[in-house]
Amino acid sequence: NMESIGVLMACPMNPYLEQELDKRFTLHRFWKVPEKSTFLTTHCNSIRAVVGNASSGADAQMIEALPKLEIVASFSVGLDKIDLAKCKEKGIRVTNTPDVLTEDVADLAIGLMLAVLRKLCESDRYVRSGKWKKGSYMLTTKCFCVLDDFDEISLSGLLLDFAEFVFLITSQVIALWVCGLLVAALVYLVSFRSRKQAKEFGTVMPDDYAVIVADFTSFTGKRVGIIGLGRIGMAIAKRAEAFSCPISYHSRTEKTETKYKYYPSVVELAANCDILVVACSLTEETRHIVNRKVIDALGAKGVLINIGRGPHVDEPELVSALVERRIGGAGLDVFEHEPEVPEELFGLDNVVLLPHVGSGTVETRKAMADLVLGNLEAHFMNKPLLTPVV
Ligand code: 8YV
Repeated sequence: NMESIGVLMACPMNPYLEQELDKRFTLHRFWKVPEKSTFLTTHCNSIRAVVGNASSGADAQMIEALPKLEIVASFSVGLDKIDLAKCKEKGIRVTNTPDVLTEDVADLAIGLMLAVLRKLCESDRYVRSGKWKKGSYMLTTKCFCVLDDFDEISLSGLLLDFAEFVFLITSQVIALWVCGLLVAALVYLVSFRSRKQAKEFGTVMPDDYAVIVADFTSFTGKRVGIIGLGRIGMAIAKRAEAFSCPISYHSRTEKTETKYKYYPSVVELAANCDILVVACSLTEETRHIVNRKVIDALGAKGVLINIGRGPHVDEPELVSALVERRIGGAGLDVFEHEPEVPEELFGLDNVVLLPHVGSGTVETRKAMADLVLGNLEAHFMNKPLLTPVV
């Protein structure tokens, strides 16, 4: 019977997990506690497990405050919010949720690449804004076909068109000569009006429409560079390969089991790819692994995708590079101080901003929750942990 075991949930993460923890243990919701330190002193002798995630885990202070803590089970694959050294030192077990989220996170990375290069979100905003309708598709396409030669339209050109039209009508139906003339005049009048209209729209529509379509870029065949060729990095590579993208990567050591090109330096990797993806774990070594030098190497046409952690990127440097168009674009699922997102990015059409949803599907979140529950139960039943880290 595990009902008396105190489990501290660091922050809200998943309703199903919360409900199941509540059923099996004595669950404490830390985010609902007004006086955190008083709470820890009161319950320090009953709390034997902490459940954390990507935004809140167990730091040294919390670990020190809980002398009966035996296990930290994270509802995430990333462990950067847990003081692993402290856990090791105190003999506290640590588990995470690898594998079950790999495919979803890799899918999202590809989604971000397509969204940035093909401007999916910008296009969606364009349709919702009503601008597309205002221009009407017919007129818009017409604008593009007609406008160029519209400038060259001369009176003689118009007369020539007219004569051609009249000749056609008269040669075929002489008996309807008068009628034909009338029809010709009418057709001409209407077409002239629509050309005039097209020109009027031309001053508004192509401006807008041009923003939307002018720099749509292909994804197929782009060179993809991946920082961190772990489970998620490999899953991204596999997907990008299906889009005929040449793959290269950077990691601490070269992986002999892959044929992908290895770069021992991130700057070199960035200089030799079109899309740079951050897919490594966050450690002291990888903090700000994407710095100004890397951004400059990626260049004005390069795109940065971050599905790792915000602090992997020097965010102020990225923001200024995007604003100054020294980098082509960015697809970001994570931010340095999330949920704070630099507002300078809000007005840019070359960025796609997501609220940390890489693993955020019904299926994966359920599987992650079941792993957390499975690890806790295994631990308290003295069975081997399902996904141990420490
Ligand atoms: C989650 C994550 O978004 O696994 C990770 O490292 O960042 C994510 O799966 C997060 O832990 C949800 O609470």
